[in-house]
Amino acid sequence: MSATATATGPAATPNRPPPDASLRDYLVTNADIVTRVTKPVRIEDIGALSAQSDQPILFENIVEKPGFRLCDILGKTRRAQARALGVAPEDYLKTLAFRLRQPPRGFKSVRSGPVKEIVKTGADVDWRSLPIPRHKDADAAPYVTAMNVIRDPETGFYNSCHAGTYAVDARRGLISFVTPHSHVIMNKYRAMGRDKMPIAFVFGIPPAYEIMANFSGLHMDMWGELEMVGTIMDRDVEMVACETIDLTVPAQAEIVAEGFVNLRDKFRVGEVTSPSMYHLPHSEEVPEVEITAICMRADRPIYRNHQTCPDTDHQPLPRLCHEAVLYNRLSEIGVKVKDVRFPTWGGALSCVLQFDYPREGFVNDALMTAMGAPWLNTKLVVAISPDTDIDDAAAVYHAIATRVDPARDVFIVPHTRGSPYDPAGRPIEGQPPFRTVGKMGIDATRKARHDPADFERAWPVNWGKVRLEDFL
Ligand SMILES: [Mn+2]
Repeated sequence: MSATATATGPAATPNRPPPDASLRDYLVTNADIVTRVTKPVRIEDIGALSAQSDQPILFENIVEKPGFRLCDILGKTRRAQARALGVAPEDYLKTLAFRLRQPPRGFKSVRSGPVKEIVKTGADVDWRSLPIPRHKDADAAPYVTAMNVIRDPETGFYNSCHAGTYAVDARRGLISFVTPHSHVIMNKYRAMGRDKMPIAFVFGIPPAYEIMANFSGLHMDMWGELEMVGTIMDRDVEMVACETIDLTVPAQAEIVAEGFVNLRDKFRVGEVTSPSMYHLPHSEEVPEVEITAICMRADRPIYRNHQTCPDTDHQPLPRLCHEAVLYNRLSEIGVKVKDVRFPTWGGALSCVLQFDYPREGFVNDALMTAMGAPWLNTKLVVAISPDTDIDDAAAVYHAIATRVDPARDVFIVPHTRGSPYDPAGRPIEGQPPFRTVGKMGIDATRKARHDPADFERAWPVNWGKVRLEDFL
């Protein structure tokens, strides 16, 4: 480590405080990017309204649930993601990439916290009292998308993800774990002879928790996602004991639902909402969860919803750590990375790499690195140069149209692991929901083989300096 590197990271923006410890403080601090809806809104309209916003949105007046607020879209744009880490947007990716390479900060144990202001157990528990929306017409029940916490019984580490859960009854849910680690951990409990596993659903925490909760990669013998939240936030994370299960949870959360996952039986649910924005898979067999307690703040607790369709937090949030991991791997090759993006408009199946490179040969290695990633989200990988606007789908398309010779700048790899959410993937017979699919790499960068002047774009005089709105 160099003399100047710290746990905060050499890339962190100077003189910025770490992000707030609680979601409600975070929403106040970042009020300039939060859309507050104070008019009455019916719960069935919340999904369609949330999905029209690119920035954080807070509903303060829910017709059917007057005691609650609801927020969504906390992490869709780079601007919001940067706020989650407390850095400038241009420093966001390299800061997350650096902090993910640091050791876990762990937890600070506290005896109580705001989430304990109201505690309900036994027959008082009904999680349908929370403002849980249905996400699409085909949902048979309200759909919970909160961060959940489970503990690895072998290592004690806290693994987190966002397993979508249908709230089918007062104290019953049907939970779809899509991440492999949850299944590894459930099997450890089964191997110990246990027939149920403690789980906590955590609603309303600062968005850095959710960025980290969606980490996917090697870590299970080193730390759990939750032990790393303090590392990427550069502040302590306070944890408080649960009421009915042997777990601790973030003391600053808005709402926590405690319970157990039934490790014996499976139940059928239909029409999953995939991040590719289809109803895939059409059905799955999932475990049930029994809710045993609800703890929450007393003053209008904020329910966190992640509307799952169309393009919402559902596409970027689970891939933000992928971007940081790819930033590290591409940097190792020796390219100068400006950004890595799983754009919401790519249906969680496509990745855009933005970098400069010293000479020929680097781009295909960079593309192969991304295409060979552990996750099933890199079917279509496009490399662009720093002068293409990565936030603009039309600009990326323009680069593909004008900077690609299809005969030499595109390559296809057949028969790789496909996403269960990719309707173009070929289902593997007898092994649902698994599929195979090919992958495509596209080099849409400025070509090292040509005169660099050929790739200079033509722009109007004073482009980007004068704005039409100032003349209206
Ligand atoms: Mn994990």
